[in-house]
Formats: sequence, structure tokens, C-alpha cells
Amino acid sequence: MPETIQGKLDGSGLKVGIVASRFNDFLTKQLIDGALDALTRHGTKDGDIKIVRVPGSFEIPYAAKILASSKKYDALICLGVIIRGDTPHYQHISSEVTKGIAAISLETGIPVIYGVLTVENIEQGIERCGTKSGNRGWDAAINAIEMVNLYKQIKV
Ligand code: DLZ
Repeated sequence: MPETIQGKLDGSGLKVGIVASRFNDFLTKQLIDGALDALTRHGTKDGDIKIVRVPGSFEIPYAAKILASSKKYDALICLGVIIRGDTPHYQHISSEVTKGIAAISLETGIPVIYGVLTVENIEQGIERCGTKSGNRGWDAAINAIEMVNLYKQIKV
């Protein structure tokens, strides 16, 4: 039987940064609440969590890069809501944010979790921010805890 390594869902002792956009704030706030709920219910202390707000999702990678480079955090959680509109903004912003977040994680070696919703309309956003499709902020926080603990196990 091959050995399987998985990160534990124990958030105690972790220092976590949350980078969240203010655009579509009525939804982003719900993602932040979901992430905080998941972190604290899995043992992370309030005092070990820092929330940094940026204007829109496009700015998330810049702030996340600074936090990741500070080496003060075990993981970062990036939260935002990008809703498709009548202009090509949606495509440009979502592809830049996705690439940016992935690059930071690879460059810095800490988990930088992608909790940015890209949805067609407000209804789809509401569904993913604490109603019928769960809360992506909660999911992102759980992913962060799991990845920190996984890295601890697989790093030489
Ligand atoms: C400009 C803009 C638009 C049209 N849509 C969104 C969105 O749906 N979600 C989001 O997080 N941000 C949006 N923004 C703002 C950009 O992310 C960015 O803040 C501005 O273009 C300034 O750089």
C-alpha cells in the first residue's frame, strides 16, 4: 500500500494573511467572514490573522506579494469577487489575478490560496458567498490550513 501524505486540518499556531478586495464588497465581506470562521474554528487565533483590503481584485497580487515576501505568514488567502459585465474587464482582471496569485506561491514557497470568485452575475456570486453553494472564503481558509500542514510534512 503506498504511503499517502495529506495536510491536517489543524490551524493552531498558524499566522495567516487575508488579502481581500473592496470591489463588490457586499459579497467579498461574506467571503472574509467565511474565511475567519473556518480559521478560528480550526484553531487559528484572531491575533494571528491579518486582513489587508485592496481596491479591486486586480490589486490583490501586489499586496499578496508584499505580505508573502515579509516572511511573517504561513499562508495567504486571496479573496475577491469578479463579476462579468458588458466590457472585457472581466477577462483581463481575472486572468491577471489568477496568474499573479499562482506566481507568488511558486516564487515565495508559501501557500497563496486563490479564493477569487469569477462569476457571470450577482446571483452566482451570492450562491458562492454563504448560500446554496457554500462559502468560497471558508473553502479557501480550509485549503490554506491543509496546504501549510502538507508543506511541513513534505519539505525536506
Ligand atoms: C474595474 C473593475 C471592474 C469593472 N470589475 C471588477 C470586478 O468585478 N471585481 C473586482 O474585484 N474588481 C473590479 N474592478 C476593479 C479592478 O479590480 C481594479 O481595482 C481597478 O481596475 C483599478 O486598478
